[in-house]
Amino acid sequence: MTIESVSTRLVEVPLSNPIGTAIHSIRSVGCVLVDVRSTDGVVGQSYAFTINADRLRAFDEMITGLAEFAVVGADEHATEAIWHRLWGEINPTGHKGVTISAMSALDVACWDLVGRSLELPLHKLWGSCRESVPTYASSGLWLSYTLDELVAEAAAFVEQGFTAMKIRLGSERSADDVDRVRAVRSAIGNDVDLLADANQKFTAKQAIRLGRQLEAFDLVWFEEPVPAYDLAGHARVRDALDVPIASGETEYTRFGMQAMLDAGAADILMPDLQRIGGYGEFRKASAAASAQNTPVSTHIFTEHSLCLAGSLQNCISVEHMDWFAPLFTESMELNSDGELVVPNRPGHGFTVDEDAVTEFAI
Ligand code: SMN
Ligand code: MG
Repeated sequence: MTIESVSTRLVEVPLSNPIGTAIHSIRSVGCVLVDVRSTDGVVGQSYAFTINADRLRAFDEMITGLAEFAVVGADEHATEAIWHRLWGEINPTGHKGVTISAMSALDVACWDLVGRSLELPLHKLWGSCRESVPTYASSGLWLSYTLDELVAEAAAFVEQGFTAMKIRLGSERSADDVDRVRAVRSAIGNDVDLLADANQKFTAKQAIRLGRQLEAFDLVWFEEPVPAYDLAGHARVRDALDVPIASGETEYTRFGMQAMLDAGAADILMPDLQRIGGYGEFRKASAAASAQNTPVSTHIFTEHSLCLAGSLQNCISVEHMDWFAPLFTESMELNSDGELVVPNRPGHGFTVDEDAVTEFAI
């Protein structure tokens, strides 16, 4: 069978409340929904997203253009050949950014098509290693919240069954960051895991000083303490602190992850499915990390990352982000241990809800 067509639709899903991090101001998520259809009528799905739907059409244009170049007409199982044909084509638009996000969306949809055509969940196709995966609540504890809002949401996450959650750092006064972490830690007690994400806000010295002040609160990790491109700064922070450093969401492809590994930039790599280049690249980056005994954790894209977590031995967790849930017919399932169930449905296991497409259409 061959791939007959690739089509896209644009949607914008509002968030219930506007939120802020050290570098983002978010009201909605815009998505290019991608359908890859084979000649026998099977459809693989994916999406690329932008915050507030900013410049979403640039992503659509890149996806459509690359699809015409290497996806339409290809063998429906030829994910590796398609990826490398595209990789050989993209020199003019570069090996990072929109180009790679478009390749990611195409790769994920093509792999979903493979799983659906073989009627197998992708984690089984790749070789499964777990039925559920640790997760942490991440659609919250934003930097834009008041202390009271932080504490109320932390308690609500525990109530919902989460055993871990992530707070955002980057207050203008570092004493405020310490107060915020202290308030959440005392709200959730010592049996719930707490992670912290600085969204690249600090210099290495600032991050080290704050990291030392946060030592008393037993953080699972300190994420993106310095700008993503400052690998030497990451390594300095990592050397100076005992808390593990997590990073990688802003980096592209296995080559970017290898550069982070070579620089000793992080204890945990967290590839982002849209920036890494798709499932194939994610798996290669994880293999490179495993060769240095480095765990990986998936960044957002929760639904579509579960099949990776179900088949990568060194994947320690997935980030639970509920932003995209309204787009899918199936729901993510949190089990009684606070872990997310890896779905046993063909492909990645999530189907776009056509009513949602109508509701959120741009
Ligand atoms: C994040 C992800 C996506 C948008 C804003 C912030 C954050 C995270 O870095 O890791 O959740
Ligand atoms: Mg982050």
